[in-house]
Amino acid sequence: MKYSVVMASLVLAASAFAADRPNIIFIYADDIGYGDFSCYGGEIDTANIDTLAEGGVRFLSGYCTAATCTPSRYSLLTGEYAFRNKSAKILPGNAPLIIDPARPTIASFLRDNGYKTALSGKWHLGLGSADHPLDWNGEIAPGPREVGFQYSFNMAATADRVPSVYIEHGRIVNLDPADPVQVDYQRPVGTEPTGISNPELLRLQADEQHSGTIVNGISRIGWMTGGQSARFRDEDMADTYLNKAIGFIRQNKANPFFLYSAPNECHVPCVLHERFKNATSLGPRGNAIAVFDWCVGKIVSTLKEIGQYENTLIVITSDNGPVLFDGYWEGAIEKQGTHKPAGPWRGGKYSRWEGGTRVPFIVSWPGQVKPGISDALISQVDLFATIAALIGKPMPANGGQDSQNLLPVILGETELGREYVIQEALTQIAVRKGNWKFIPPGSITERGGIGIWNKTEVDEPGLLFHLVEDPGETRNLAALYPEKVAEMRDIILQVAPEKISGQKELDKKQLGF
Ligand code: NG6
Ligand code: CA
Repeated sequence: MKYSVVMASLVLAASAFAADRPNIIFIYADDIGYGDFSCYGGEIDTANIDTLAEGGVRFLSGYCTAATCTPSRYSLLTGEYAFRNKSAKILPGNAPLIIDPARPTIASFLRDNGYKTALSGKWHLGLGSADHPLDWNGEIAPGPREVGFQYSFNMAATADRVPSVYIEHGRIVNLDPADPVQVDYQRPVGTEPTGISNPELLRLQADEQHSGTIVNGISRIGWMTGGQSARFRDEDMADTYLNKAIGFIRQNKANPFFLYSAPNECHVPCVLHERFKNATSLGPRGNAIAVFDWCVGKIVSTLKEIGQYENTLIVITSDNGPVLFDGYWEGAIEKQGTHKPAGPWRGGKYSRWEGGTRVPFIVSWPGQVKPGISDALISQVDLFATIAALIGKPMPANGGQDSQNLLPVILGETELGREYVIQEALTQIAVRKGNWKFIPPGSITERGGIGIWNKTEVDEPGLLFHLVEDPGETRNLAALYPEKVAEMRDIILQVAPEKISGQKELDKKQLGF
């Protein structure tokens, strides 16, 4: 074979390889709602995200699986509906790992198929196990590494929960062995000030639930003592996670990688770096969304710099809908103005209304996806099977059973997405099929104003809405369309029969009370 032919086939092989095995980055927002990015009509300038959306596919019917973090993250990583796992509810910071390490995740699957894998950011899926109880001062395992992340830099749960430290490769970062960390969610540990004992030390007023140990002038859920040298400064969190993510990207420019970037923004407390103090007019929550966009921009510019932008599939989405008061007096309600965090949808975080689970969902892969806006139904639970199809590998037999391959959908080739999508909130579920939405009996809980929880009781036969005619879910058509109700009930009976009667009372434990 002539040299030029050999070269040409090598070049072809290389490009085919790249198209088959692009780098994959999930940038998973926390509590950012459907209407928060400017490309979804929001009043916060998210130019970096908008640019990706313009060159990619922007979904109008993209869903997380649940209206709170832990179950959504569980489904994203495992391809399994979270209500199948009884432990998949909002976890305290010292909860055991809820993903069985024997269960494949998108991370272990990609690792086993030659990808380098990393997590940088929020975890909130538990650490330790019955066999290997959590040891904050030793090796923290099992955790992200045991379910597929070769590199991990994360907090245990949320920024509003102790321990307020970073964990890298299963060890607390900057921990002084002479000052061991202790964590408790039942009772105070140590003698440090709490939000209750020393409110004068607080930079942010907090509700009772968030009045545990004070770290960095902010009282948290739960109590901790020790680990002074390891404690994070909230203001540096976005930069810290971003730098770890960028470091990982740079290290892996020569091989395919999977990065699960899980920033804190815009979960409470929205205590951001001083340089973002006046980023928006919407106060700390708006500024946090600006920070999130800035981080997206940095990831993109890094990819461009190392020549990997075209070879990287990026998914930007969020773990649940928005909330304007979640324990700290941050001014989000007062400063909201005309901005609509959930866009046209009703409700938000915690709720079965659309705003709880319909979230921004953007896929970018320059030159590979057909740019456009898609109304295909897609759920984050589908990313596992979709990515398996993308890299041309079969799904593992022992996992991801709720995940559907929607590769042509994320490539913008078709709007034929899922037939229906299941929406979970606080262990209850709803279903959307076509333009119809059905909420079976039970209750719908959502955060109202400061200190207010709105609760709507749903009686037989449930609530039926037409989302095009009535995006605000205000006109219950169940009595008018009994056949539609029966069809939607049947879906629930097939997927989760125990959910058809709902739960009359909200399980307060779900909210950490
Ligand atoms: C709730 C907390 C809330 C937030 C949430 C988890 C109370 C009253 N509320 O229990 O502040 O931390 O848990 O958010 O404690 S999530 O995005 O990680 O699901
Ligand atoms: Ca969340």
